[in-house]
Amino acid sequence: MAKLQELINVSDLTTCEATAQMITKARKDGVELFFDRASNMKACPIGAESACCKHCSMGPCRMNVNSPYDRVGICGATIDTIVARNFGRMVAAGTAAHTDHGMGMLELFRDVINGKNTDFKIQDPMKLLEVAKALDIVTEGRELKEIALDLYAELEKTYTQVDGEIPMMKRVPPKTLESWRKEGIVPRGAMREIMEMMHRTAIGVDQDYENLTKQISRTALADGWGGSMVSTDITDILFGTPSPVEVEVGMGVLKEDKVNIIVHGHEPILLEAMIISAADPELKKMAIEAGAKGINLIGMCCSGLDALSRHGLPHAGNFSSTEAVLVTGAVDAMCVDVQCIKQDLKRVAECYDTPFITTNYRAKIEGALHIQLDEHDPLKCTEEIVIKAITRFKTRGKTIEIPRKTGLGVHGFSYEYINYMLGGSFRGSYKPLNENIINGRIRGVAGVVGCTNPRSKQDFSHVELVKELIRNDVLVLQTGCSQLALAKAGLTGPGAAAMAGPGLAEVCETVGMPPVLGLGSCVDNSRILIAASKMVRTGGLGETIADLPAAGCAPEWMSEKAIAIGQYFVASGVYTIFGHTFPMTKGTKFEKHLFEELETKGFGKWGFADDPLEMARLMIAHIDKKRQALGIDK
Ligand code: XCC
Repeated sequence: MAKLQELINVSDLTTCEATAQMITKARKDGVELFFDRASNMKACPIGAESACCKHCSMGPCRMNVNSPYDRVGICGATIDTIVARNFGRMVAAGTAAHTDHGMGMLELFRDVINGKNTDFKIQDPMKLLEVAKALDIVTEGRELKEIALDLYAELEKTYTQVDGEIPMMKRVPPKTLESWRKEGIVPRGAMREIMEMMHRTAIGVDQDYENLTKQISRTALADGWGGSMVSTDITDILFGTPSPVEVEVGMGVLKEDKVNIIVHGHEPILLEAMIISAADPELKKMAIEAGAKGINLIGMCCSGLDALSRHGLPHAGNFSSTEAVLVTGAVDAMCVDVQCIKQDLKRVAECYDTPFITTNYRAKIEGALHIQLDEHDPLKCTEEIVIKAITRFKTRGKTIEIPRKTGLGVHGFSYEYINYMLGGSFRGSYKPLNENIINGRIRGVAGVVGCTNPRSKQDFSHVELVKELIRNDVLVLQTGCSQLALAKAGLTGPGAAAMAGPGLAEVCETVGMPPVLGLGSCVDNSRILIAASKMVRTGGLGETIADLPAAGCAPEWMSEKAIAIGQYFVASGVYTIFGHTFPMTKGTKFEKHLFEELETKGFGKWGFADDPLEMARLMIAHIDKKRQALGIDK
């Protein structure tokens, strides 16, 4: 192990007590974690500002971040072209991840309605009808299967269509859609947009940063209003639309006397299949015969958030804790599918004799055990994993240390439920929320989302930012690893209303809801888009999403997916702040374009701040600016 880690105080790495305890244990055990590598490997200063072009072999060309216009690349590419290209490719990669995930869910939906997959069935036919109606599919007097087949055919266009507009454009507020049409950024189909984005960012193609920005927005919109939205809707249809459920979050959900199985990744099918296998009477019996009190299934990261929202499944924590949880020694198996799976999980798992299993052919890890999950027979894979976990339980070492702390909170707030809870109908207009915003009890709405990052003290900015927002009467909607940070900190329960400002507290106490509403995984950011769309369509808060007193933030982001999400919120009209770092050369025209000019064209804009209180200040100032423009400022 490197020496520097001895110098880094654990309290500088994380505010998650359980993770801190496990970092300390890992150091004693001589096991390196990604926190240690982040401390020992400084970020490349040129790469951090995105001032390096490596799209051809004439380079790589490095620009001068202190004087970005003093040179150009060998082909003549300016700093604006270079940074825009790099940014565009991040958006393409993030969009590809979400849309590939969404397409997988859509294929599962097709197999379920065609009877090719009999392990799952449609759990929410009402949602199926709602989505079908929103897309102008005739529902009256027709069999559910017929409607479902039409819905499949329509939604497939989200990915494969080469011309026209993706189906979900029908759910965008008309004025917002009009502005996209004017700008030429309505997505045709995700595959086409990603392909064109990659083409236009190759050597010698699009060398106009403003023109590139249009394709960047079109690609990102194919994610938020396309791949991600289809994924959320289909997952709700197949596995149920979430409604509030009390859940424990934190490493304390591991049980010393049970077979602990962790599922980590993003696509719901692995965890849904695992839920069936963990409840299998034969396997439960096998676990008890092995001396365990039962099988304890636990989620992590986004697939965990999906199951937490729908089934109240316990959750062990966010991205920065996935290695640390293995250090407990109490994990009897960790199985993973796609996205945010650190390659080093395999080595850390080996250090604690935990079986580590990849299950998706798209995401193997060199040397790791792979048990392919066949979506036509998913239980074959998950049963094998349960058996491996039971076997490991029998031979567990004695050095188990499980941090006690968990946060008990309420999660599972779909956009349908938020409206219902505030006094509206389950699938109707957003009148009650709008009224509370207009009368000033709720000052505005903030989305606080995204990853954790070992270069940023884990959970700190998420928690401090949200505390400041609710203190100022801003209702907070959450997804992803951010939601887990707040859950661990105990801010997702109704008791958190005591920390809210008087107006928001009054609404929360009347309704019995927390001021921090967890909407689920990162693809579920599409729920925030639909909520925003419904607020606009309900009336009283302007005609476009850009008119709403709302703002977004990803304070500790790390993934390209986060950049794609940020860009689709900006293109949809939301002021979106990222923290910690931003892939941008300062003082460039492209920076001005993203951070200032887009707003003047009726979109949202990007913002950056490193300090959570500064993030909150910027978001609240923006919310107040929008309130003033709407004439509802009191
Ligand atoms: Fe990954 Fe989705 Fe980021 Fe968390 S928030 S680190 S992308 S798990 Ni999605």
